Parts: sequence; structure tokens; C-alpha cells
Amino acid sequence: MTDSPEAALGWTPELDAIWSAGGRIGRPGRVMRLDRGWSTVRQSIAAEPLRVRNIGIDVAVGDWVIPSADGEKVESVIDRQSAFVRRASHEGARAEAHTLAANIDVVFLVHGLNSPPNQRRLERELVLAFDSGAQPVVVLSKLDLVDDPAVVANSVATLEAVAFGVPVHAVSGVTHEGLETLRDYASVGRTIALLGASGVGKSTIINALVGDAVQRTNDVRMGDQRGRHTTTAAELVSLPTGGWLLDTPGVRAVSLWLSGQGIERAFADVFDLMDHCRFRNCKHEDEPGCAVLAAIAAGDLAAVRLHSLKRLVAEEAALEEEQRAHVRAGDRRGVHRPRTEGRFG
Ligand SMILES: Nc1nc2c(ncn2[C@@H]2O[C@H](COP(=O)(O)OP(=O)(O)O)[C@@H](O)[C@H]2O)c(=O)[nH]1
Ligand SMILES: [Mg+2]
Ligand SMILES: [Zn+2]
Repeated sequence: MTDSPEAALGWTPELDAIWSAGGRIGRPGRVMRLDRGWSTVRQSIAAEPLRVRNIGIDVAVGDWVIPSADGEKVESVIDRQSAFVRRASHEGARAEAHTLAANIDVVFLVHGLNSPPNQRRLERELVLAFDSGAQPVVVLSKLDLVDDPAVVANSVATLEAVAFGVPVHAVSGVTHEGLETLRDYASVGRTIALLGASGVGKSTIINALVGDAVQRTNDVRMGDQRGRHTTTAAELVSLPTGGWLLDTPGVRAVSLWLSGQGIERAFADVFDLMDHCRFRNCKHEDEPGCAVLAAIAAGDLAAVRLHSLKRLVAEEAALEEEQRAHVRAGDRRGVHRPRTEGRFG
């Protein structure tokens, strides 16, 4: 008898190493769905899923968990390889982190070709994607709506200019052009998620990948409500490619938590320049020997990109401050110190 969960569910050598270090206790299963305190857990592709309770434990869709011996509840959660973390609503209190989904391998950052490419939005999404630990991939949707190939090429190039090696693909969820490329990211056991503004075509792409119309477009057909499907619980949906797709009632970029490392990766070009500023505490405003300002003056760096970075750093600093307030208030959650600290004076 083997204790090893199937790779088809997304079990990886990294997860196996963590489980082994803990003594290979119990039998790990993946949380496929969450409903009000209950997890639907699959321990193998073949077996029926278990329904177990989440009592006093933070469980997210995509987590690998160990159910208790009696199968009643989630005993423990195996360290997440990636996570989407949401800042809960403020409602008078302080912002609080909450994990929306875990162990996502690839996140599609979806933008519509029917509107001008938005570098600022993409920058923010890239930061969030890198923060999560998932691999970002940019998807330009609604390819069928654009007749002029030069327009597509311009949108791709504009986003590539801030994506630094992150792949950019143009697709249509309607004609399915370009969809094969997306399927390649969803091979056996791999988990993908989509992030993007409302209306960019996420549900349409999901429908096309899943292969039937179980989902969920906002299209209301012929005056009835049949096109409207409301996803109420987050779940992992199986794909014909053997991969898994995270389907949620809505992961919005604006509601995700910024945590530091993502900024360094999404703005690696600016950070590389900052290493060459004369003063270690350069604010990149008017200091002599500022390599960032020199690059802007030389036309090698867009000034808006520095502004974007400063805005995101400020936003992150505000979040960190709220988190510290939590800790002072007795919350034992660890405080992450961003590497951006001190680099903007
Ligand atoms: N022509 C065309 N329309 C699309 C495409 N993808 C989505 N749409 C339309 O755009 C609207 C929003 O799509 P939806 O998938 O619900 O977007 P979501 O909010 O990101 O999930 C709907 O009216 C879709 O029919 C596409 O590739 N081509
Ligand atoms: Mg949708
Ligand atoms: Zn500087």
C-alpha cells in the first residue's frame, strides 16, 4: 500500500519532502472545495472525496491537508507552495490577511484586447502574482475583436515592456484561437488560476478550457437568465488536460495582499538601477548621482514606472503598518519586513 497521494492531484516532490520531514503522518489530501466550515478533500483521483470539518484551522482551496484519523476534521495543513492572500474588509477594524487559495502553479493575468493596454494595472498584478509564489502569464483576450494584427502586436509589446520575460499570449475565448498555448500550462497535476478585471473574459476562457458550458459568463442570453451562473464557493475544477483550475466567486487584484518580495521582482529593472545610486538611502527625487533619475533623463526608464513603484511601495508600507498594529494588539502573526524598506528614504 502506498501512502503517497497522486501527482495527478498536484502532489509534488516539494510537498513530499515537507510531509516526510514531518514523519509522513496521516494521508494527505487536497482541498477541492470549501463550503462554510467544510472541506471537500480528495486523497486520490480514484477514491470518493471526503467531507471534513475545518475547526480552528485556516484552510484554503488548493491546500494539502491531513485529515484526522477519524476523518472528522482537518488535522493540519501542509506548508503552502503558493497562496493568494486577501485583505479582509476594514469594517472599522484593521485590515487582516486571509488565504483565498493555495498551491497555484500558474496565474493568468487577463487583459482584454478591446481596450488599450494598461501597463499600470499589469504592474500591480505582476507584483501580486510574484508575491503569491505562482508563475505569472499574461493573457490578452478577445483576439477575435481586433482585425488589425498591428494593434495586437502593439498591445503585446506594450505589456511586454513591463513584463520582463513573463510570457504574453493573445487568445480568443470565442474562436479558441491561441487556446492551445494556455492548455500547455495546465498539464497533469498543475493548477492554474485567472486574475483580471471584470468583463475581460475570464469566465469565457474558463468555459473554453473546461470544455463545456457549466460556467458562468455574465452574458444574459435572449432576455432570460440562463447565461448567468453565480459561483458561490471556491473550488478546483478538473480540466481535460489533466490540470486543475481554480474557480472562485472572484479574486480581485485590488483585494489581494501586497507583501514585499513581489515588488522587487516586478520592478527588477528599477531595483537594479537603485543599486547604482551614489547614496544608499537615495530617495530618487533630486539627489546627485541618482542612477534612476539618470536613466529617466537618458530615456532608458519611463518616469511613470518609478511613480508606479513608489505608489506600490507606499501602499505596502501602509499595509505593513496595519499589520504591526495587529501585532501590538496581541495578534501573534509574524510581521514581514519588506526589502523595499529604507530604499525610498
Ligand atoms: N468577442 C469576444 N467576446 C468575449 C470574449 N471573451 C469574453 N467575451 C465577452 O465579454 C463579456 C465578459 O466576459 P466574461 O467571460 O464574463 O468576463 P469576466 O468578467 O472576466 O469573467 C461577455 O459578454 C463575453 O461574451 C472573446 O474572446 N471574444
Ligand atoms: Mg466571470
Ligand atoms: Zn536614486
